Amino acid sequence: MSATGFRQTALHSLVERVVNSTPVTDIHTHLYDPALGGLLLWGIDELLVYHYLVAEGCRCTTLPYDQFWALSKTEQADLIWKELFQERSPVSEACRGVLTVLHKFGLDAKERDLPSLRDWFSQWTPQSFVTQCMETAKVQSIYMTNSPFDDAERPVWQAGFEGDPRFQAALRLDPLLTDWPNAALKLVGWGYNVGEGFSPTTFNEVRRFLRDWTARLNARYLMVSLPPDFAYPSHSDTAELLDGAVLPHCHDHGLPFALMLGVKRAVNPSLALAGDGVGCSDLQALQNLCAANPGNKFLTTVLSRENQHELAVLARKFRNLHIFGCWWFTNIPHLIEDITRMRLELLGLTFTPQHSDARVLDQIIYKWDHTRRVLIKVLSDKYADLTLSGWEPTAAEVERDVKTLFGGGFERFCAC
Ligand code: FIX
Ligand code: ZN
Repeated sequence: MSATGFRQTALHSLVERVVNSTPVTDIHTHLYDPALGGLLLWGIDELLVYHYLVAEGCRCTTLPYDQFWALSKTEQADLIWKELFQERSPVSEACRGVLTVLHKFGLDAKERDLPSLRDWFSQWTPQSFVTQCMETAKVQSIYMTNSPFDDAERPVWQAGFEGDPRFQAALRLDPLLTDWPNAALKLVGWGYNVGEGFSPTTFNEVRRFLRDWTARLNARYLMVSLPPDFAYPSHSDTAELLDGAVLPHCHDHGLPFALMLGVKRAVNPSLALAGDGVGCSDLQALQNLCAANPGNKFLTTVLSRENQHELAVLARKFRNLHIFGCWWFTNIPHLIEDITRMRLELLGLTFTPQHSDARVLDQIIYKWDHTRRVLIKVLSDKYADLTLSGWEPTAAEVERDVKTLFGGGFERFCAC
């Protein structure tokens, strides 16, 4: 082997070791502290009825949607298992994810024996399973998505509980920012003196609501997902509430505001959570937000593949913008590789390549395993390019860089 070839193989092994062993901070999930009880989903049936698989499974059957939803969870899981794992090979990313989880637990899915898989999962308690999954996935910290508008979640926070320090809260504001008339009614019911029209009193009361919930959750950031037609500035309720309440609140508390852009909700309502789609966003809105609010910090991910390049260029222009993750339909190896290469080449290490978006605890295992595999490839290539330019990273430098990508950069952005 030539000296260059030898150096590059050694570099690849170094990157592989570091990427596989560095713990990750998972900055956006739909997982919950086990203290929130049944909200934390886990186990084989939850894995199989994940909405990514529901969408794929429903393509393979003629069963009417309402009859699918009338089935019990076990029956839905049976149907998805039959359609996606037994009657055809499970090549999609979401199917492969289930197999990676089983494989990492040492379970043999080759037997195609769903009842025995169920038996294995039934031995766990949620608390011990959290530790098992976090250790297997090498995830050190999990950011939740917490909504005061969720009737199951709100009372638990109001009653108070001792939280698991591995879980951090993020305050989700979709109902407030995308459905103001209904949110206003709820706020009135909870004792906030808001009117449907915007006035200084209404904005002050919304800010009081945000203060109360930021404190109650100890929220690390606030967040919203928005449709492709989000515009800013504008006279929409969303833009008015951002200017009148959300951005001043984030500014005063030094908290980032996370925007997840480009989701078209309920493209097919019969599919429930599986029925959301994607559209290309006008990122002029994000440019305007970053420019008009230099004292605010924005975390952003975009759902549309077509928006990825523009987003990365925008992040070069605004240091109050930190981009993160390959969200949902972009969380497939082919796009993770493409998007991560582009971000590294345009932004260096000043972004957070991935979040899991896990809804079922076990999924952190596959989402991070699959991402780590892609990162090893992409980072090895980037360091190899540097060696050809006469620069050789030390092991300590590679470790530093990977820590930055796996949550260190995000934490610095939040703290600054
Ligand atoms: O808005 C979001 O946070 C999305 O991630 C979810 O709504 C979506 O259902 C999801 O699970 C994507 O991965
Ligand atoms: Zn999400």
